[in-house]
Amino acid sequence: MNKINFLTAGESHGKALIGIIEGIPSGLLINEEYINEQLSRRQHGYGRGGRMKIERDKVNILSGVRNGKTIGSPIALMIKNLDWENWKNIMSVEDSENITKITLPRPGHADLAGVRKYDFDDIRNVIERSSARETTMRVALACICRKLIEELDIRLFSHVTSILDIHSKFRINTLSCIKSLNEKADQSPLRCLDKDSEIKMINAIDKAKNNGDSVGGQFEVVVSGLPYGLGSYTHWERKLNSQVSQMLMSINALKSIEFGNIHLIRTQTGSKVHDQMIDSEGKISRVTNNSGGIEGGMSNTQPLVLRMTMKPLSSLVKPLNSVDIDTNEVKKAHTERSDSCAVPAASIIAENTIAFTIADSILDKFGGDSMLQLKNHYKLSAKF
Ligand code: EPS
Repeated sequence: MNKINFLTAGESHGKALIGIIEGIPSGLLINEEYINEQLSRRQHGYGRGGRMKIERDKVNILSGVRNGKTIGSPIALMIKNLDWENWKNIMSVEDSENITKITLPRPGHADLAGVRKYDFDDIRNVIERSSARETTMRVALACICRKLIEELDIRLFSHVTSILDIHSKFRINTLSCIKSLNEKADQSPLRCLDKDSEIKMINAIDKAKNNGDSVGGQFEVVVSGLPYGLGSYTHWERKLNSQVSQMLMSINALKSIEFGNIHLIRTQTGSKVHDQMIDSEGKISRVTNNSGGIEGGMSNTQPLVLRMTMKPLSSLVKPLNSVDIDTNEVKKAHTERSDSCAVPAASIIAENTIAFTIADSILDKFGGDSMLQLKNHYKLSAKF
């Protein structure tokens, strides 16, 4: 059963994004600046389009926090869409006139299945909510969980590992300092830690953009400092990898998730894949981390390492063929302002969003209505 639940609401060009999260213990120190820092990271990255020049995402905490600390009640957040000013008529809550309907679905987007699902005659209704703008609020809510797990010394990191078929040569190892790697990645336009590959990636993005095209890629997320036994080996729905997958695969445009050193896992025999154990001063440790920190659906104290693939964005400046939902005429798909590459932003979104699952598993295993109780339980029974 989930301890933490959340809900987001809001259309991409509506007045604001709204989010509510419940299940956070009392006594967690949190403020708007902490959340705004992650919101700002999410807005950056090479390949972003015109929208990010308009938005300056800032959160407003509306409930559940008093004098800098959570009080155990649902926490409500709001982030204004600055672009709303330019969309007041199209996005008006009241009936409004002179609105041109969008009838040419974009291949790859939610447009066609969305209009069929809800009996719409205007694809705008689908575009607005299927937009990755929604991830702004998800990151804001996730930050509260991030703060919770940071208080238990659990750290999050992400970096971009490929764009198209250009791969970063950077490899994380068990001794890497997560905090300094994140700072380094944030200083790079693509959040890539291999400078030579990054230059090639940037050129590839420029080339696609100049052709009215888009690119996807892959990124890695790392969670360090986990204790033994988050998740389950006895219940399918509580396995840590299945919970993480459900949470992260809900992020827009993501097509795959893989745990650990997938190339090795796919191509080598068991004796070369599994992480051998050694005794290091009375503690069991591992020589490698090919499993990506999860064995039998549970955390095993090694860093949790996962990779995700993002598809090339489906709003294309040079559109593909489509069929008009009104007239059945074959025409070019609707064009909509968009980003040419959002892989760096997706890495930040996943890095934060995984905090929902980790915080939830921590509360499930250790419990507590207040941070004091949780920390006491953790100190007493977390095994490393
Ligand atoms: C998006 C399209 C673009 C992106 C947007 C996601 O927005 P617009 O249609 O206003 O140009 O910039 O991402 C965000 C607004 C954001 O905050 O990440 C889409 O269609 O998914």
